[in-house]
Amino acid sequence: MHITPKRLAALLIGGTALVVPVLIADSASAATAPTQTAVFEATQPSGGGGNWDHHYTVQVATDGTFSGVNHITGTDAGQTVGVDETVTGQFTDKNNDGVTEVSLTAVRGSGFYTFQWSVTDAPMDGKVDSMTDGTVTYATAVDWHGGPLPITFTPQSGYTPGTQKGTHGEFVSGATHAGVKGKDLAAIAKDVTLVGPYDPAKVNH
Ligand SMILES: [Ca+2]
Repeated sequence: MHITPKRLAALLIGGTALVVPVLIADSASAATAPTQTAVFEATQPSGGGGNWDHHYTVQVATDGTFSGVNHITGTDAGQTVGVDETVTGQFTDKNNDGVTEVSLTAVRGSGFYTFQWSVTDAPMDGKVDSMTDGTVTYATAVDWHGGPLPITFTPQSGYTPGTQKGTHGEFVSGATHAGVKGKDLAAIAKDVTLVGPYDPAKVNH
């Protein structure tokens, strides 16, 4: 794709504008479901030399589903470029090997090379800015005819699977059964981040 820097800048501004409504929607839904903020990275080799480095920040729900943003930096035709995307996906470990896999779809408002790409069950065992560490997964991209799209993902941090399977009600009920009363119980009831089985260590005093 031939593109001038000026044209690219215009496309990226357009892409950024498209991101805003999605972020507003996310913050609204976050009020109704407990989420954790997770970050992770991915690496793609660039046809223009070096790697394209992906930087993800996502809000993860109790079941591992997430939505958020990805900012890519890399080299294209000798210049450093930035690409912004909105992403939705899920962290899973369906094969129970202790390595989290990620499935995600990224929407690229700028249309730079593609408007949308995705991966399914990509192991998160790579390292930042490296194509030689971790499992290589191949992405698919809409209207892309430039050959295979290898990508590696780093482990995510910030989301702990299993810790939020329960509800806030479960935590409060558990505290009651454990004999917590009065203002201590009221403080727990007010803190909706406390979910799942009652655990005194999670309560801030
Ligand atoms: Ca796994």
